[in-house]
Amino acid sequence: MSEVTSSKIQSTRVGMDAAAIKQSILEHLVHTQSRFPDVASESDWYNALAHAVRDRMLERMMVTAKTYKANKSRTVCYLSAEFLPGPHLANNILALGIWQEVQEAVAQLGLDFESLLEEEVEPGLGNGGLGRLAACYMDSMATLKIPAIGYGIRYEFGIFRQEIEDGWQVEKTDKWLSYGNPWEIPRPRLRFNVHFGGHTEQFKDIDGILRVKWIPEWRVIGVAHDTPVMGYGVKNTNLLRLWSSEAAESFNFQAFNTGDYYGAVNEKVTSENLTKVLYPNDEPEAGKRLRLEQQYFFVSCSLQDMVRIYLQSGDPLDQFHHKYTAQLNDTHPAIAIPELMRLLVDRNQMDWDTAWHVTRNTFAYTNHTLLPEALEKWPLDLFKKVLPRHLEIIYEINSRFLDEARMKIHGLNGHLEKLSIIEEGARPQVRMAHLAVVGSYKVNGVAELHSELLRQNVLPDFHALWPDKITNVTNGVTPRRFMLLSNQPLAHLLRERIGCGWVTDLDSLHKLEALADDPDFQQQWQKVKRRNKERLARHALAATGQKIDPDSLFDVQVKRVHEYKRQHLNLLHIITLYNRLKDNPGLDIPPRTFVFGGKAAPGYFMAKLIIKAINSVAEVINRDPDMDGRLRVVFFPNFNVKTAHCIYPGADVSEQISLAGKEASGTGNMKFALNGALTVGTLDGANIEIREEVGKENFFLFGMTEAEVSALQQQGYHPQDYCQNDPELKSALDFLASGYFSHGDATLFRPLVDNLLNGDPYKVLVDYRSYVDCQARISEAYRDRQEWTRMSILNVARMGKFSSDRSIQEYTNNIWKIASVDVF
Ligand code: AZC
Repeated sequence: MSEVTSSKIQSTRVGMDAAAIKQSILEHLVHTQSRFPDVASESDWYNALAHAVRDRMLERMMVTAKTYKANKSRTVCYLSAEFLPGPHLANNILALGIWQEVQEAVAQLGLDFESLLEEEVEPGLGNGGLGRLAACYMDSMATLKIPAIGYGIRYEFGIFRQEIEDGWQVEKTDKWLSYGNPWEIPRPRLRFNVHFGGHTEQFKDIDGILRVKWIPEWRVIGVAHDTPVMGYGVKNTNLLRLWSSEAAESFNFQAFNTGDYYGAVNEKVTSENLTKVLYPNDEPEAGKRLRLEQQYFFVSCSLQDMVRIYLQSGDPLDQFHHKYTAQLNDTHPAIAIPELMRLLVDRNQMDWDTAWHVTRNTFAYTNHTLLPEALEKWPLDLFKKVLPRHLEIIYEINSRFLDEARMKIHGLNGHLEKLSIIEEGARPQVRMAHLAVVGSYKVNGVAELHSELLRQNVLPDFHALWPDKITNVTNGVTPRRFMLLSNQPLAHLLRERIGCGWVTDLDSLHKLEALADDPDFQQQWQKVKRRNKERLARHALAATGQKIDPDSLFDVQVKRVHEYKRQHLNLLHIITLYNRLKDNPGLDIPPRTFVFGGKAAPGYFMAKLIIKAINSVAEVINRDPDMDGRLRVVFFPNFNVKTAHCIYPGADVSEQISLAGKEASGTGNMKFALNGALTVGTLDGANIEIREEVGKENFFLFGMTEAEVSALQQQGYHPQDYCQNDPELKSALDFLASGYFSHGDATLFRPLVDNLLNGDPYKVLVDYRSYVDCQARISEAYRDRQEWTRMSILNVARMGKFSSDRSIQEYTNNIWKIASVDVF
């Protein structure tokens, strides 16, 4: 009976032809948006279209769930405090394979498809690389038919919207849910209690076994909101399940009855604040209690949900790890380790050893950073206030672990301090990375160099203890979003010449190698780039009011603004070029447009000053008539997935210039190269592997190696020596400090210049000369368009490795040991 009903629904409501889609849009306009066509706004039409597309996904989502359940499929739970999926509509239309049909339907309704797509407000539920990676992996897992659930937080306000006022970054709240969200399905009945605070008590159960009871102080409810994540060209539709917090009781009746209305509502407000806003830092916000509460909140909901689903199978809990593997996306969800122990031991009366076996075989941990200041630690006193029971469990895990380690290394206590989950000191702390390593069956870094540095520098004692535990999975990006969707001119050209296989098999881009020297193909390649540059120029004009010339070389650096990423090194090169052109107006170099974009953490003074400096230099250069047709600088505000769609395809040069050993992997580097930009970069993160793949003759390398950086650090670094010995560098710094770019204000950029001269933690001054000389080689190379185009083609041809499909395949084979499941 139910089968009959569902096939009826399919034939009448979710046909894939243009006529059915058009009908669906109209029905949603009336029945969902409550608007007649003649009064509907663009936003109404967007919502109607989104619902029409969603209808076509939901059935697949249900069939997928049913199939996984019937098969008792092993499932990946990807636990991540951040997901940065970008706009859904176009991606979903592509995945369904109905692009043409939707275009036709929309045209018949007299609407403009592009402007409908523009209507969507993207969910900014992440800071940068880590959140975007999670979204690429969700896409690849579905496409590779891997059963997966992404678990995270439904922040009401995502990452702030960046505006630039007088050259400074100004943060505006991102109210992405204001106009509703057609992609999510609220599950108000799927809710879990999450407890906080209080104390613990011991008691004996009926068998006389000593147990612990947690008497919490307050409670919050987590409610699920599901977003379907469809695989490309397959039926598999996985789930992104985000939790939002609700008050346990909407009124404190006692307070209400005594007339304390504000007191009564207060609890509701406090509880709902928990998932109000994403912390806008790409490093941990040290000691912020709300952040710890957020982490525990989403992890607890997710594990309770996993246990709930698991128990439906009727299997015993000691087999939990056969059903699930849970990937910890950085340490943010690492509190899952003691939480699963608590659920098994306290709630389900499992003995400690069995529970630990289950736990340790459930989790795997991905580390995303080497910066010591970015490794999460929580002060014990704070931890105890928020999660007293978990702290006890962590103590127990630690003491048993140290016993194991003591025997294994047969060493004295001194050694063990370095391994301990607890860091002693004036204010003792819980080291979340250590907890994650101890409680996981595998740990991985995100690029070869990064994983090696994890083994050698960050976690050497763990590596000695468990030599097989730390492994590598180099990051990847989804070719669906970052090529097929965002670079349609290139996708068309590829389809004509090598077919469409690359969309799900990126290695087949290799077929382009045979065309790299073909003049006719090169010309078409240049046309594609030219179109993309024109599009970028249009967007730049709209966003900044600045005209940029698509005939100039587009040199682009977009990513979070951070000293280690060295946007200021790029800036010093720009000032150097400016000085050269002013001193020597006849200098023959190809015109260049420098494009920047990226947000700074609101509390990160130096990063914000770098943004101001870029804008100040831009203002002077763009106003100087001598620079007309020679040099332009634009700062693209509010860099996000949506703006990224038009920036990557329009770039000629990709700036990947972090100090070697600091950028764990980078994924922007992959997106640029995949779109035909040539990289100027250091031997850092995945740059190394990109260079290996594309060939060193097709990559502009500069700067110290990680080993050289360490050696210099050892021997003592004196930045002023570099300044004194390089007149161009000195002049660039002097100009910046002098007030030349700040209307004569010689104090404004002093902190930036002083920081470089008196410390320069990221060795900008050391790499300056090598960078500037490398940039001169780029200018030379750009003159030879044929050769440049050839290099660009070869870069794309050799990017197969950097598909997130390859990364997920590696996770699947080497870490998760999970099989794909067909959904029909
Ligand atoms: C980033 C790393 O800085 C970047 O190199 C890497 O490519 C990316 O993760 C994905 O692995 N780290 C973060 O974004 N970290 C946080 C906390 O946001």
